[in-house]
Amino acid sequence: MERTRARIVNGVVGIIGSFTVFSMTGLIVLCYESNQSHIFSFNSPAYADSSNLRTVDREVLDLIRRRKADRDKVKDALPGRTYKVNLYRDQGFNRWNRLKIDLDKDNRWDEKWTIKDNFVIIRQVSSRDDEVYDQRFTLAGDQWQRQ
Ligand SMILES: [Ca+2]
Repeated sequence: MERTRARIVNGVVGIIGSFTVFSMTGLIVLCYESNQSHIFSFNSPAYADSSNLRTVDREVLDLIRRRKADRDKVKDALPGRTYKVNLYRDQGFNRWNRLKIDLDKDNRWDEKWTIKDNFVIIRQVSSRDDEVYDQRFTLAGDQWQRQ
């Protein structure tokens, strides 16, 4: 009788244990879907595999379309965000021609974008947040295409 009870208790603990793991997995997946920059702090290379536009992408794209390039550099061009964006207008350009994004504000750039003519955008990603840009994408419609 005691042995049976112990087995049942162990079984229940096992089920609860499994459920917790499952819930935690769900939570991570939920984080991934709702706030992709959050998962990036785990240095997940999978993050950079995402081809869909993130909130940060949409905000940055809107920014560079909307904001007039009236100076050579704008630091923290989208203040109050969880990420930091610097815009650059290099010599010979009358528009923003590149930008950098620090997704987790740890003072290491996670991404650098080059904005070419006709709004062709090349996005280079440091998947380990070490400023080594090991991944490269171009914008095609509202998707990032890996190069
Ligand atoms: Ca960073």
